[in-house]
Amino acid sequence: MIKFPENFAWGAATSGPQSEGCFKKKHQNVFDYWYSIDPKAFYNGVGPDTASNFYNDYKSDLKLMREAGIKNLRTSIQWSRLIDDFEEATVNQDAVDFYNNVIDEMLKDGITPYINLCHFDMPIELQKKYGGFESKHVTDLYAKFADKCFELFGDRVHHWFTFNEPKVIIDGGYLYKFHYPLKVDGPLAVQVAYNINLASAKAIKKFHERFTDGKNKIGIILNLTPAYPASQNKDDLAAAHFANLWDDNMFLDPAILGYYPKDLVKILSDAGVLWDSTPEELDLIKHNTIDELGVNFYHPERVQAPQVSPKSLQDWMPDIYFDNYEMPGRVMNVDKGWEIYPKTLYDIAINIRDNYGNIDWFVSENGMGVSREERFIKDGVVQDDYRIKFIKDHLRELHKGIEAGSNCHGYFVWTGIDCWSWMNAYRNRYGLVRDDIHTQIKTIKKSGHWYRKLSDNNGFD
Ligand code: BGP
Repeated sequence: MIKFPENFAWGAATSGPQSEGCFKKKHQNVFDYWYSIDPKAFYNGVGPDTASNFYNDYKSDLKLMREAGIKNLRTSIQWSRLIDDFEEATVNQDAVDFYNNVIDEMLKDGITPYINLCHFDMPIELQKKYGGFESKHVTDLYAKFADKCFELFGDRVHHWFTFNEPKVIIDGGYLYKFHYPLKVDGPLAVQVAYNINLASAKAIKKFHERFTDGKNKIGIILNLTPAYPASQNKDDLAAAHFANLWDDNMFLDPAILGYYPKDLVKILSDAGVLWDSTPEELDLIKHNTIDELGVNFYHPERVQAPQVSPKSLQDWMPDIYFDNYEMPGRVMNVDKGWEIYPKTLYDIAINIRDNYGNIDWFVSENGMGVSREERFIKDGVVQDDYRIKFIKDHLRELHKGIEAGSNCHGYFVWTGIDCWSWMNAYRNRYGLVRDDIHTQIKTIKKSGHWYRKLSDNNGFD
C-alpha cells in the first residue's frame, strides 16, 4: 500500500469559464467573445455558453464530486462575471450571490475551496481598450478585482491563487494563436509575461495587507514542463537550458524567489527584447512572493538544438533557441498528443525541494484527456482503467518525491466533471464524472469510484 502523509489534500481542479456557462453574465471574457465572432474556431462549433452547466447545477455537481472522493476543489472566480465596472471594481450582485452560494455549499459538503483569480479569462472590454495584460494599467485593475475577491470571500476561502498557467496566456495569445487576441509577436509576449508577474505581485501585496494572521495563503498555479535534452552535447544542453528558463523559470523564479533568472535576462537583453521594467516594480516583485505553489503537470518537454539558425529569422520568437525532439520510444497519449512520463513529477518535487526553498506545494492539475469516451461505456459507466493507471503511475512518483522530503501537500486531478476546454471544447474528456453534453446527465466513471477509495484510504495498493 502506498500511503500519503496525514491530511494530504485529495482534490480536483476546474475553472469558472470551463464549467459555469455564460448564464447571467453581464460581460464577456475573451473566449466568450471569440466564440461569438468565430464559432468555427472551436471543436465541433461548441462554445462556453453552457459548459458543464455549473451555474445551474452546482449543488448536485458538488455532491457528485464529493461522492467521487473530491474533498478539495480548485475553481476560479471570473473577473468578467463578478465585476460590473472594471475601473472601480464595483460588483455584480448576482455573481456575488452565486460565488457565495458555491463556497457555502462546498463547505457544507466537506469540500475545501481553492480559488484562482485568472484562468485565461481576460474581460473583452479590457482586452479591446487596453490590450489586456499588454498594459500595466490593467495590472492595477486586476489587483483591484483580486482585492475585491479577498474582501468578499476571504472569511471562508483560505487558499487563493493569482493565475493559472500564465505561460499558456503567452503561448496561446501572443505566439501560437490558440487564445484570443491571436497575435504572433515575440517581444510583446515577453512584455505580457512580465506584466502578468507584476499583476500577480500587486495582488499578493493587497492580500498580505488584508490578511495578516497567516491563516490565508496565496499562490500561483504554473504548468511546469521540464525540458530534457536530446543528448549531452553542448548545443542540445543549451537548448534545454533555454526551454527551462523560458517555459518554467520565467514565472517560477519571480513567484518564489522574487527575481528573474540571470541567464534569461541576459539572453533576452542580448536579443534586444527584454521587458520594460522599473526598479520600483522589480522591488514590488521581490517583496511579494507566494506562500504556496500549485503545479499543473501533464508532460515534460524533449528538446534539441534548433535546426534553423536564429539569424535566418527576421522576427524574434522564443523557439529560435530550441526545437522539439521526438524521442523514439516515448509513451504518448495519442488522443492529446502529449508524452506520458510520470517520473518528471518526481524530478519536479526534487527541484522544488532543492532550488525553491522546499516551498509548500501541491499538484494543482494532472490528468488524462481521452476523446470519444463513450467507446468505453459498459453498464452505463465509463470503464476508464487507463485513467486510473495514469493517476496511479503519477502518484507513485509523487510519493517518492514526498518520501525524499519534498513538501507537497496535495494532489488535484484535472478534472472532477468533464468540462469545456477552450478551442478543444469537449474533444478530450478528463473528468472522474462523465457529462453527457446533450442531456447534462452526469455519471461517475470507474475512475471516480476508484478515486473515492483513494481519497478515503489516503493511498492505494
Ligand atoms: C490545462 C488548463 C486547463 C485544461 C487542461 C486540459 O493546461 O489549465 O484549463 O484545459 O489543460 O487541456 P485540454 O482540454 O485542452 O486538453
